[in-house]
Amino acid sequence: MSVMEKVLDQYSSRVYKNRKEHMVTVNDNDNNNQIAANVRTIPGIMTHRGCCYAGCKGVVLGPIKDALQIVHGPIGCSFYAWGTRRHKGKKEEGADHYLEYCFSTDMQESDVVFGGEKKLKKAIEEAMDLFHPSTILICSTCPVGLIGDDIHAVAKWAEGEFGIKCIAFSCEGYKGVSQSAGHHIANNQLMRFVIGEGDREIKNKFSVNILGEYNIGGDGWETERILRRIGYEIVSTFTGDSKIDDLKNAHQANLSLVQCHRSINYIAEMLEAKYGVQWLKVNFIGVKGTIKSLRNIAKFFNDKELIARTEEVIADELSLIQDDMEYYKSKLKGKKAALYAGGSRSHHYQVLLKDLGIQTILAGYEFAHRDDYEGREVLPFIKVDADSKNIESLTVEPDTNKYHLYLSEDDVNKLKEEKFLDYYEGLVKEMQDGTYIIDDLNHYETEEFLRVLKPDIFFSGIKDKFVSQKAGILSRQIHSYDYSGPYAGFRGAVNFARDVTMGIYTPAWSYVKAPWKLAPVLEGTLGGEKAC
Ligand code: CFN
Ligand code: HCA
Repeated sequence: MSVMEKVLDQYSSRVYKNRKEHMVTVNDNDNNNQIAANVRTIPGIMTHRGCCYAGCKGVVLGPIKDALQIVHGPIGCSFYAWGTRRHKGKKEEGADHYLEYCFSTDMQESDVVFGGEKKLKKAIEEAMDLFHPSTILICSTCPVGLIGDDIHAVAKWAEGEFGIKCIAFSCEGYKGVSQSAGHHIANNQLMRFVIGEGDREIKNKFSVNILGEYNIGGDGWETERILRRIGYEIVSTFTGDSKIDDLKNAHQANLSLVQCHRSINYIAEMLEAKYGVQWLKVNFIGVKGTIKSLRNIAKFFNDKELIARTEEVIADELSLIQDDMEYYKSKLKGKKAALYAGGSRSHHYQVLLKDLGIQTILAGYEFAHRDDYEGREVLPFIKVDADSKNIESLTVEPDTNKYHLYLSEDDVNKLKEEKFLDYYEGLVKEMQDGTYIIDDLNHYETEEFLRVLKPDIFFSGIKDKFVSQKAGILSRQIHSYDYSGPYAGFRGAVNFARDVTMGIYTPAWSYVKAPWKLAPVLEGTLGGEKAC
């Protein structure tokens, strides 16, 4: 029996059938590497996913540093998300800064029974009194949607009453099947009420937005450092270390660079459709990924001096990290990793692991969509040649069936040769034959796969970190980077290699004995059906 069959075998037949569709042994399966994704987790299964509120408030809005963000709901949703994502931001002179705060209406039973709008208004009045913010964002959690509080009406009231910007986000946790729905809600409101309001004059013709970069552990700062060194002007970053005023000017940039496609593709597309700002998928995780992204950006602008400057910076940055990278590679080559994150990092970090000679033997996403696994082809920066006789359409989003651009076959082949399409090939193409891809990997499956596959390291989040460590397998948090970072760009690659080397070479893991190995465990079956 294969590892996968063994894991599935513990399930009841209904669960077996469902979970089997979320698992692929690369190039050795009946379903042609197709995987079920972005669907509801079976109730009762211990998923590692987050909720819609997490995707909206925690992920997309959270890093905006000068907006006072009030969570309308019981206190737990705010408290347990307070500071854990490690999206960093610097306080700027003369600007509001609320990143360290946690604002909530602390909804109680009586508010659920009699309505919570009054309490929300009171919270806004208090916030105005104490902090005088120019922007307030209101995010609702589950009970608010259930009792029907109209947070949008309250936002309108606040704008009239105080002359501020106030935007409401109906991102109740139960909406959708994961964080992904929350990304969409946040993107829509930012597009509706923020982007396009600025009139900053941008003189630099190499001006860019960085979309889907949340500055976890300082990643965005490293990316911005490299881009600025080459000569780019960064108009806005969505949303790491960002200010509302920068976001308002996003439409003034000449190009959007998309780091995390999963969480922000909606804004990238809307910016293109409404303002003609084209976008380019990039990946600043990994040395090879960074170099390739920089070259692609320079190619987009197609400027001789910019291309030369890009090569100069790449050569210099490489010379500064080469010795360190060689040393860490000698320590890490041949190690094996399991990699499980939200919606895009599992793909991105494979590039960095490959740089270090580490093989990924199991990978998956909590909430990615099918195209993140199976790939998509997007070349948004190529202009449509309307007169061409030989126009071929290129599908972009398998799950929306949208067409982005039309190219002649020759052009497509040429671009494929130039490897422009690499970042769009999805997780499956990056994995070696016989390795495993699992969607919405749950607690039980994590334990089982780790036990059998015995990777040297498991990259995941806080919920699964200790499952791994208790079993004597090193874990690094690939969401928050534990207390470290940045991991992006050239310098980040060295930080990452150092942390992984330190972890793998510590003798601590050999002393850990899993609790279930110290005490006898009674196993059995119930009513003829296997218990699970
Ligand atoms: S920073 Fe991003 S990179 S935004 Fe997204 S899909 Fe989450 S919070 Mo955790 S680490 Fe993770 Fe990605 Fe994009 Fe982070 S892999 S789960 S919703 N994510
Ligand atoms: C979220 C945020 C999260 C959680 C990480 C984790 C993050 O999904 O709500 O489980 O460790 O990166 O902070 O993904």
